[in-house]
Amino acid sequence: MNNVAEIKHVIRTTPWAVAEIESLFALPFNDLIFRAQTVHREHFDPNEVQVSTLLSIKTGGCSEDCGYCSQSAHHETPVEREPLMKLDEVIAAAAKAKETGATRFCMGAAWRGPKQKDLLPVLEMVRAVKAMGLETCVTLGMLKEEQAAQLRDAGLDYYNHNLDTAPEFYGQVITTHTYQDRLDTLGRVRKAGIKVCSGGIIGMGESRTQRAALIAQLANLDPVPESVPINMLVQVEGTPMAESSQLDPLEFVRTVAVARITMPTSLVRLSAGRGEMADSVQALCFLAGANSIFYGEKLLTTGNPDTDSDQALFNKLGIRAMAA
Ligand code: SAM
Ligand code: DTB
Ligand code: SF4
Repeated sequence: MNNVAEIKHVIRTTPWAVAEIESLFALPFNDLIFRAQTVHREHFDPNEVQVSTLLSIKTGGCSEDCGYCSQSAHHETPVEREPLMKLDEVIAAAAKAKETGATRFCMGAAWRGPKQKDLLPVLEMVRAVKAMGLETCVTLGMLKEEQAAQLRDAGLDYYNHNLDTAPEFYGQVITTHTYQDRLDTLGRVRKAGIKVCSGGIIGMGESRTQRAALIAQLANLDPVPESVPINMLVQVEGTPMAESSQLDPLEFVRTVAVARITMPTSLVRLSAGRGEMADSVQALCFLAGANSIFYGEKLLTTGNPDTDSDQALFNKLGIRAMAA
């Protein structure tokens, strides 16, 4: 008998094979969720969820052609371009995020990578947000080694840079930079001593094997990312991905479970797409080991559940916000 209750999970040192991850995906749903919840309880309080708030500090007009993105200059989307925000506006948004209960503040810019003249004001933002007692995260695109060191010196805790999808599917999503470019940036972030936040998007028309291949890439990073955002594609009008067929939400839950099993000590974030997700699906994601969310009415350019409904959901599920 396959007694899932007796499976002991040790932190493994051998790389994950894509086929092995596919076999996790193929487990009966109940067995998969049970395994994920078991791993989860070995490393985390199952009733705690980390709460991050996002702010788009520079919006739209991006040179890159990411097929899902509302901010790419290659697609005609409803997003209006906005220049880099002023420091006082960022501080005000961070103060509001802290007041409503976020412990991490993540600032995103629609850049291929920061130019030095743009990085300097961002360093100020990082210093100011850090001084408010919030964990800091930025996502600015590709980084040079020196820029990663500057961000570290400003007090940056996390750098978000997603692998987004499997190497085999990547060319159908993005052509203006490569998978290796993304891996190189993650390497520079790591080398600078900044914690890595890296995940991907599910529901872009990729196959299950490709979902498994994305998870393998993330889980085989050494060290593994501390934070792993799993985004459900938000279909934005005018983007090439807007026409993708809707993914079964249970397949998304399976992806979260597989991320939890393969990355037992990471925060797995139920990221974009919660606005379109029933409470029951979100509850299944928490059961599958998701233990972080984006909190606040907006992601970068698209909507997120309002804070009242998230508080109601936490109350309904008996979930508490994790301390920083
Ligand atoms: N320009 C930087 C970069 O690409 O790294 C930072 C901002 S970019 C918007 C951050 C991440 O948001 C992307 O890598 C992608 O995973 C996620 N994202 C963007 N648009 C999305 C969408 N429509 N649905 C789900 N996730 C999305
Ligand atoms: C991540 O993985 N998801 C966030 C954050 N990192 C920067 C972004 C989600 C963006 C969703 C689409 C939008 O609002 O533009
Ligand atoms: Fe630019 Fe980032 Fe959007 Fe790609 S995901 S188009 S790099 S903002």
